[in-house]
Amino acid sequence: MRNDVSRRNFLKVMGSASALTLMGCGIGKPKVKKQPNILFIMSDDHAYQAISSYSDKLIQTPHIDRLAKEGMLFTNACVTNSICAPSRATILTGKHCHIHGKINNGSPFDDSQTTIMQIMQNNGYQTAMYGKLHFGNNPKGVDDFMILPGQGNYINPDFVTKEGRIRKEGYCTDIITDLTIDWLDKKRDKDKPFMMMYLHKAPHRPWWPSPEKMAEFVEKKFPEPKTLFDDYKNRGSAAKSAEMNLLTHMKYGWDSKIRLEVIKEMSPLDPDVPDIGGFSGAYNRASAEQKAKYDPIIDKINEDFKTNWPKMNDKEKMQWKYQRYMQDYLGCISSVDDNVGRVLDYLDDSGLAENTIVIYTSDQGFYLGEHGWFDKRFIYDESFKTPLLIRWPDKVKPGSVSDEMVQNLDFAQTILEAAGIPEPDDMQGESLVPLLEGKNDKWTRDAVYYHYYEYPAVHMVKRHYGIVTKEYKLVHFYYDVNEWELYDRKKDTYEINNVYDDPAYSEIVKELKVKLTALRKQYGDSKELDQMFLKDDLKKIKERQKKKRKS
Ligand code: SGN
Ligand code: CA
Repeated sequence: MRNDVSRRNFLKVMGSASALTLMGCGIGKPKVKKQPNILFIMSDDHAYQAISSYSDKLIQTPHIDRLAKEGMLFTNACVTNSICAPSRATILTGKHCHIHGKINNGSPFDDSQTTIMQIMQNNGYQTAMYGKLHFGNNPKGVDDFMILPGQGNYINPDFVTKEGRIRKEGYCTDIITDLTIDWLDKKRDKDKPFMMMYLHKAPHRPWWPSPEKMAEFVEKKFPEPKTLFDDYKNRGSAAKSAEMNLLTHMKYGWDSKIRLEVIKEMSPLDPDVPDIGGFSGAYNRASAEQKAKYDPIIDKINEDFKTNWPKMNDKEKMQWKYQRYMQDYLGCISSVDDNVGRVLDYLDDSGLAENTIVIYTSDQGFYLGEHGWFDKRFIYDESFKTPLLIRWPDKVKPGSVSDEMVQNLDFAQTILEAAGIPEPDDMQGESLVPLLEGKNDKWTRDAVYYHYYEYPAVHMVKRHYGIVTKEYKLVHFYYDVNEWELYDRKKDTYEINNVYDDPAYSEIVKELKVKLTALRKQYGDSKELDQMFLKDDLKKIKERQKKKRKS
């Protein structure tokens, strides 16, 4: 934890009300320093590889990039557990999953837990949450909310609101933005500072771009990642047994947008990937007018598939699926970027930009063909790391970059410190304010802790926990295996060489194991908790199977 106890105590003594008033230089009235507004923007499954300030190989994101140009870009930001609802619960509570209890997407969030929104609201902030939450219950501590039920839909999405459920016509990313701007402009109490959580569903699976973006991106071709044809050699069983390979697990209809009748006509397809219902679940939400915009593009994709798929070898099939995946995924990102631009323009035009901290992040990273994968969950970089860009005018030096090991665990305390509100003692992160202010010597953390639980489940990524430093990553896969992996992050940036058994690394392994045990203890995680969560999950899985058999 941060050593800067005196600073923390100072803030606690100040309390929220008095933090509003920072004394001037003794002449005249005290100078009033307004608490900053917080605009927290989060997309769902947005890989940092798909933001041009991280890498411009795949896409240009000029609007999100503005935040890097005018603020700070974090190159080693990561999550504590690479999956949606657990990550959101960590962001809201400032605690690891084994403490807040939301270890997987399955059961509802325990809303007796205190969230950052409740604290902000209790301290005079106007609070709102628009977009995807994925908690199984409504948010607490918000003056207003419009959230997607569960995963939500791209086309004509439903929203759960204080007044009940409503449907909005149009494309999800545009609608969430319209609602957000409308709240900022018309609905909030302008005498109070605000904290808005503006939460996109995009670019989550099934990656449906707007018709305009689909038409634009279907014409593009993208460079392949170096590890697209990974054979998972030199690693343990977890990478081999995961079910998220583009060739063998990505679905023809749901993912690649092949119509059910085409799938049937060409059946049996090789490889055989069961895909009942094709993409119809998403597509059938569209009105006749909307379908008419999508149809010519989807017809073209289907024609190409019918003509060329049967002639392709496995390598070409993988490449075809990769291109289709990137066209849709990046089409979704492009809409997110345009819409972030609209919100940033609104902040500029309304004069709010100056006193608003803007944070852009994702609930985790995502594989864009690296290791042959889509999805996330693993501690390996592309899903473990998450984009993080923070703009705070007059505080953060424009264009600055931090490579410190920061986590989504830190967001709540960062926001509280920036707002001058005392942090509860039981939050487990560190405020990023010293890093944002360029006071790097105040930052003492050199390692982070990670724990993933959702197994057995969709994509079959085994349970694992680990420690990550700038140099190394030590991982323990458990439950139905007992396997360790070590990666040298500097020498093996693609993480394709497990050096756990290499004698040259035996001292490193020893040191990291000691550190990992200490971290588990510090954060209150233990073997007993692992077993407890496992037992509980297995019970729930059995109950679900029983219910399924009955129905
Ligand atoms: C759905 C997706 C999965 C994804 C999980 C969790 N399948 O089950 O691919 O891993 O959500 O995503 S889908 O066929 O329904 O699209 S998360 O972001 O909510 O954690
Ligand atoms: Ca997600």
